[in-house]
Amino acid sequence: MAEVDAAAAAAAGAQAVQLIDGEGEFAGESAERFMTAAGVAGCGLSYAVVSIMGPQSSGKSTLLNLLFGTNFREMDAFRGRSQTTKGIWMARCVGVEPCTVVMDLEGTDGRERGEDDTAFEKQSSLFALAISDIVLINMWCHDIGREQAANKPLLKTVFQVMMRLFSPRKTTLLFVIRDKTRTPLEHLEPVLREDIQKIWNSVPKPEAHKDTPLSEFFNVQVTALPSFEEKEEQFREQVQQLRQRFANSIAPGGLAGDRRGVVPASGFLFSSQQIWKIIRENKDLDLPAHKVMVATVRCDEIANERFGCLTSDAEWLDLENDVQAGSVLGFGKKLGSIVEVHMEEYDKEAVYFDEAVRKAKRQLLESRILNLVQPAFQKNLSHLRTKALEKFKTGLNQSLESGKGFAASVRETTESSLSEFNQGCADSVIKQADWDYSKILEKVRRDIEDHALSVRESKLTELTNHAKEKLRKALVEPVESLFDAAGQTTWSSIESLYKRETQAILPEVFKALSGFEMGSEFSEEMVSKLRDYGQSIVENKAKEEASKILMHMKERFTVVFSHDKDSMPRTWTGKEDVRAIAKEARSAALKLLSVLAVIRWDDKPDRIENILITTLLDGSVASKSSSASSGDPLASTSWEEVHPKHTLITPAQCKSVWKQFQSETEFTITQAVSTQQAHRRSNGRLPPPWALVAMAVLGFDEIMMLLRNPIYMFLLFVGYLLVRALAVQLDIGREFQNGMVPGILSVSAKLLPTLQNLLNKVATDQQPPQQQGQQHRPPAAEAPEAQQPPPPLLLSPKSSMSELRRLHTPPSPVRRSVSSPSHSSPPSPKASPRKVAEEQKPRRAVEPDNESSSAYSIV
Ligand SMILES: Nc1nc2c(ncn2[C@@H]2O[C@H](COP(=O)(O)OP(=O)(O)OP(=O)(O)O)[C@@H](O)[C@H]2O)c(=O)[nH]1
Ligand SMILES: [Mg+2]
Repeated sequence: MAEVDAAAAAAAGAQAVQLIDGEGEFAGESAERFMTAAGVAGCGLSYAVVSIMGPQSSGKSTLLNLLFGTNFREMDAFRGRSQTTKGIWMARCVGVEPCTVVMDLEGTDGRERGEDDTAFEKQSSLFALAISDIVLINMWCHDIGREQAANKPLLKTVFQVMMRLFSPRKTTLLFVIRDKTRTPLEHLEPVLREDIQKIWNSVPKPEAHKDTPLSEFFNVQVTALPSFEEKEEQFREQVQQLRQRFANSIAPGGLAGDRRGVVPASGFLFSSQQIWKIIRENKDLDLPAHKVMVATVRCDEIANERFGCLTSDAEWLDLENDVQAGSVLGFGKKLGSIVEVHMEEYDKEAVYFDEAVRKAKRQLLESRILNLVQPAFQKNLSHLRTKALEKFKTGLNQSLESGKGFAASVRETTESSLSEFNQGCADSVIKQADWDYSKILEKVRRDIEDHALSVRESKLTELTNHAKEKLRKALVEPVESLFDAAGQTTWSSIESLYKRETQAILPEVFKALSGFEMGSEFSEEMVSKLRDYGQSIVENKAKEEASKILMHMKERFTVVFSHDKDSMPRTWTGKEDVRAIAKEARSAALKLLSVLAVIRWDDKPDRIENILITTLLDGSVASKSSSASSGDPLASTSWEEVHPKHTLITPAQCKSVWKQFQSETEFTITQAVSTQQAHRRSNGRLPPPWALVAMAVLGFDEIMMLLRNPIYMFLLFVGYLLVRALAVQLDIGREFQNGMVPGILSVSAKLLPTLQNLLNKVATDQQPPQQQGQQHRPPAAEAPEAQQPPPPLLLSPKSSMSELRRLHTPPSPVRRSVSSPSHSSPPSPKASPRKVAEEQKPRRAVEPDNESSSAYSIV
C-alpha cells in the first residue's frame, strides 16, 4: 500500500510545475501543492535537490527528462532553436531514491533577454547554488579550452555569486559535456578543470576567502554525453548510466555526500521563497542566518500545529471533562502521556531544523501546553483537597466513636488524610512540569486544623454542658430542700453539699479532658469554671427562694402554729396559749428570713438573726418606724460585713416583708382564738346548777304531769327532736354570731324551707331501702352543705414544704366549681392554710367579743 502511495506521489511529482515564473515571481501556491502531491514535505533531510544550468537550447530539459523521468517542456527541434524554459521549473525524479527534486532553469545567454539582461541569470544561478545539492552545468564539448566559450560567463557568475553566500554549502558541480567528440574524457577533463580554476582565480574574492581553494566550496565532477540528436541510442544508454550516480546521492561517498546545511524538506519551500526574496532585493544572502530564520519560522509553525492538535485532542478533552466532575485517578499519568505524544510529534517534525531554534521553540510550546493543562491539574488538586477534608471529617468521627482520645484521633486522622492527599498530588503531577503543590498542601493542613479546632470546641462545650447539667441536677433539688428546712446549719450544709458534688464530678471531667491533651492549665481553668457554675446554681436558687420569702415565712408560720410538738394538728380547745404559740411560729418564720437574707459561703457567724429578732420580733416595727429612724438597724439597704452581691434581702426589705407577714398571719391567729371561744361555748350550754334546782322545785307538778301522761311524754319527745333537728340544720349558733336581730331575721327566713326539707327527708326515709339507696347517692357537688365535714383549719403535720407550696397555688377550676355553689361551704380538707385563710376572710367582719379581745392583743 505504501509502495502504491509512493508511486502515485512520484507520478504526481513528475509533473513539472513552475516555481519562479519568467517575471521572477515566486509561485508559492502551485509549488506548495506540488510539494504535498509529490510527498516531498515529509522527507525530513532525506532528499536531494538537483538543478541544471547552461546555455539556452543546449538540451537541458531533454537531459533531465531522460535522466529523471520528468516532463519538462523541451524545444521542438523542427520549429527552430528558441527559448523554451522560462523562469525555473520544478519536478520530482521518478524512481530515484532518496527523494530528488529537480530544478530546470532558464537557459543563459539567450537572445530573448539580450546582453544587458544578465540580472535574471545571476539571480537564478545564485538561487540554484543556494538551494541545490548538485548543480548540473550543461556545456558544449567544443567550448572546452576556448577563450570565448559560452559557459565562461556562466561559471564566472556562479563563482561570483558564491562569494555572496556567507557560509556556502558545499555544492557538487557536475559538468555535463554535450555532444562529446572523439577526444576521450580523460583528455578533456584536465583542460576543463584548468579552465574552471582559471575562472575561479579570476573571480574577486573577499579577504576571508582570498586563499580558499575551489574544492572548499565545490565538488567538481565531469561527465560527457554523445549527441542526442546524432547518437540517440548511445545518449540514452549513457544517460541511464549517469542516472545510477544519482541513486543514494546524499549518502557518504555519494554524488552529494559532502553537502552541508541542509534545510529539512518541510521547510524547503519556505526557505526557497525567502532566498529568492532576498536575491530579488539584491541583499547579501547569509545562508546560516537564513537557516536560523527558516528554522524559526518552521518550528513556530510546527509548534502551533501541535498546540492546535492538543486543544482538539479527544483524549485531552475527555480528561478535561472528567476532572470537572471529580478527581481523576492517575491524572498525572494520563495528562503526561497526552503532552508527551504532542511533544514527540513536534520533535519528529522539527528534528532537522537548527538545534538552538528547535529547542527554544520546543520550550515555548511546552510552556504553552503546560499553561493550557495546568488549570485541569489545579482542579484535580482542589477535588483532592475536598476529599482530604471529607476523609478527615469521617475519620475523626469514626475514631472518636471508637472511643479514642480526641488529640490522638486528630493526630492519626490528619496524618492519614494528608498522606492520601500527598499521594493524590504526586499522582497528579506530570514529568514535563515541576508543579509545586506545597501551597495547596498547606491549605489542606489549615482546613483540617480549622475543622479539628471547631470539633474540639463543640466537644469541649458538650463536655462542659454535660458536667454542668450533672452538677445542676446534683445541686438544685438538695439545695431547695435545704432551704425548705432552713435553719442554723443551712448554709454550712449547702457549702458541704456544693463541695461534695463538685468534687464528685471532677474525676469524670478529668478523664474526659485527658483525651484532649490540653495541659493542666486548661483543666484547672475548666474546674474553676465548674466551681463557679456550681456556686452560681446555689446563689440563683437562693435568690429564687429569697424572692418567695413571704410565702415561705407564712408556710413556716402555719406549720409551727398549727401543729403541736408531736407534729399533730392542733385542736383549739381553749387550754392552749395562743400568744406563746404565735410567738414561737413567728420566731421560726423570722429565722427563715434570716437564713435567706444573705448568702453565707464562708458560714461566718453574723448578727442578722439577732438584729431581726430584736428589731422585729421583740420590738414593734410600727412603733420603731415612727421613732427616730437613725436608731433603726433595719433602715438600710445593706447588711454590715456582708458584700452587696451576697445580699438577697436587704434590711429594709426584711422590714417590709415582716410587716406584710404579720398582717397576713393575723387572721390565722384570730381564727384560732375564735375556735377556742366556740369550743368553750359548746361546753357551757347548760344553765347554771342553781337554775336547774329552782326549775325542779318550782315546776315539780308540771313535770310529774308530763311524766305521768304518755301522750304528753311522746309529744314532748317529738318536739324536742324537731327543735334539735332545726337547730342543727339552721346552725343557730352561727346565725346569731352577727347579732340578735340579724340572727332572728335570718332564722325566721330559713325556718320554713328548712322545716320543709326536714319533712321531705323524713318522707323519703320511708321509701324502700333500694330506692332510698339510689336517691341518697347525689353527686358530690350537690351534697347539702350541712353534711360536709367541718373545715380543717390546719394542715397535716406530715405535709412537706413542697406540698405546702403546691397548696399555695390557686385551686383548679374543677375544685372551684365544686365549692362554688355555696359560699358558706367549707374548704376542701386538702386546702392549704392560705386557702383556708382566704376563704374565711369574709367572716372577718365579725367583731370580736370580749373574750376574744385578749387574742387580738397578740396580733
Ligand atoms: N546537438 C544536440 N542537440 C540536442 C541534444 N539534446 C537535445 N537536443 C536538441 O536541442 C533542442 C533544444 O532542446 P531543449 O531540451 O529544449 O533545450 P533546452 O536547453 O532545454 O532549451 P531552453 O530550455 O530553451 O534553454 C531540441 O531540439 C533537442 O532535440 C544534444 O545532445 N545535442
Ligand atoms: Mg529547457
